[in-house]
Amino acid sequence: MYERVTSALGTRPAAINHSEMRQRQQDFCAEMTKGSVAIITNNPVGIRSADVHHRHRFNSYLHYLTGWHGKEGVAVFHHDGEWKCRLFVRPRDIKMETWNGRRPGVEGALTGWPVDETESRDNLKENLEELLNDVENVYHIHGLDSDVDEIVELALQEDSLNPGEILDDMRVIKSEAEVALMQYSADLASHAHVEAMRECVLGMGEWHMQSIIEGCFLFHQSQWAYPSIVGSGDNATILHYGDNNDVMNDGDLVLIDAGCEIDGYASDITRTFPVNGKFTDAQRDIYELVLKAQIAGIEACQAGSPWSAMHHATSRVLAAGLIELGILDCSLEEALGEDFDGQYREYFMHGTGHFLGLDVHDVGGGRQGDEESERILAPGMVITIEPGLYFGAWRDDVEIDSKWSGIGVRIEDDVLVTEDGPVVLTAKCPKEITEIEALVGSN
Ligand SMILES: [Mn+2]
Repeated sequence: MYERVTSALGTRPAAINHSEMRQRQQDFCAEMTKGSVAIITNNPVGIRSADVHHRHRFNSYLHYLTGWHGKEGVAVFHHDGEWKCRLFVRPRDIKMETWNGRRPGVEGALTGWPVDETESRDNLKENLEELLNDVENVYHIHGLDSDVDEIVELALQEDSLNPGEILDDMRVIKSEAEVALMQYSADLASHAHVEAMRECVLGMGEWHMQSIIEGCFLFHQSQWAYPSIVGSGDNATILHYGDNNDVMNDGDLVLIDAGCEIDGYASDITRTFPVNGKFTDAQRDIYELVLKAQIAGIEACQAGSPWSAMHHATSRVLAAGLIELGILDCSLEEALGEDFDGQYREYFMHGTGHFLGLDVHDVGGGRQGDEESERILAPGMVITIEPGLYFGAWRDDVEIDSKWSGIGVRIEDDVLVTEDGPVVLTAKCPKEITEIEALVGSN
């Protein structure tokens, strides 16, 4: 199976180059007053069990501005005649490196990363105290690095500002190089989903699907961007199911929501297919409706439209379809509700999508339907379109006809907004019923 993936993928694009990161730093600093200091911290290392840690994932803001991918690491932007980026890193330490891995150290960080100055993290406190003395504004995200939080709290009378106020507007528009990485991420995830469909046979466990998908990611030096969801039967109706420990049975649909990361850039795909390779009539009715809504949602991803346009588009199709199938017995107005909060929400209870980038639920969206904060779509933005319908047999809060009971369907693609309309980055992952029925179990 790995040969098939390898040949289909082509060359992996290069990581974002230093000149692009330098431009990001300049654009960021241009939005701050000269008396400001911005402290961009890394994500903490989480404990998994006793002295075993979770695999560390860099902070997206830090990676966006400096490309830093190691543990710890703090970038500080300060104005000293001109804007400077000072990166604090762990110093070389042969003993520690022998146990835990090599470090670039203070000198290695200066030559290897696009920063102006480097400094040992051991000197963080005195450096920051000096920089924060008589400062106008401090930009800092609280809660990631307790050492930095403590220093900032002691030095400041007022609350610090959120650097996301500047950086989110930048991150929401993807450059050509970022789109290339996201396209590769989408290609790899697409092929992982195709492999899972091909290998699927009755009696397999959800975890087998997970291992095929995540095996493809690992094989290509990637990893999941978020924990993979593989839910068969009623598990498909649980939005954030993640146990992945049931056997997949004849007559079940299986919903797989899985994506990977390339240089930090996420893909996010959901596909739903029958474990035995053939949709039942009821499954087909629901699947076709969700697919129709999803295509309408993608079509609504037009530059100049508010972000909520795609949610309204999918909602209208789903509400009308639920009435047509006899699942809702009311007018379209009632089904939709005044604020898209009507009866159809019993079966479609989540949003239609989210921005996608260095974070799977990426920054920059604002609140849908809120004129003040809502994002207007522009070329270079990447969003997911992922309507779904869920008829959990286990639910007792709503009446569900046995015909639909146990059906959960979500279809999710990643969409790039361009001047010429939406481009589906995950187009290599099949979603038409005929394509899926031909693929499932075909290996
Ligand atoms: Mn998603």
